[in-house]
Amino acid sequence: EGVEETYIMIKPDGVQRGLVGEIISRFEKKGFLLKGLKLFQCPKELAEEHYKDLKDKSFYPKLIGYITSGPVVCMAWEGVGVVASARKLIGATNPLQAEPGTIRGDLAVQTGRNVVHGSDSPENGHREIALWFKESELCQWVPAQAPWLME
Ligand code: DAT
Ligand code: MG
Repeated sequence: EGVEETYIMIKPDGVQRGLVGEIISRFEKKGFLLKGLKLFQCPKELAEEHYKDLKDKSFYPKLIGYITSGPVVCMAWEGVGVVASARKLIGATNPLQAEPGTIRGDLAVQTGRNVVHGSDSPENGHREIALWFKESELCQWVPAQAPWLME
């Protein structure tokens, strides 16, 4: 398996509910590498570009309203197999179907308030990180724990 990158975003409900530390902590403790992190008020145009594949869905206008309703926390994470692994840590789209132990399974009850986003493929990981971050906002670094995380 190769090194991938994924775009993780704490949605406005996660920020308003004081879950920022809790959610970041799950990815941090797992052992992925944080490359970018910011609190950000998303403009409507960016939300529309991010969710462009869903533009024909009935819930799309509400989704755009929700994502732009307050600050989000944008994150870029790197690691071997990080895209699928992060999706597992996040859990099913509908929090009532998400397994206990997952972020949505533990912290949310409704699809329209599911607290976190994660890219669904390595290609979308690249696309979304490029969409939400400037190159200068991303750090290339080696954490002190690196040799204790992978042999
Ligand atoms: P995911 O966020 O698990 O990748 P998705 O990409 O299919 O799910 O949808 C993006 C977001 O759109 C999802 O997190 C919440 C919202 N959404 C999806 N399906 C929905 C539905 N049936 N009703 C309301 N909102 C929905
Ligand atoms: Mg998705």
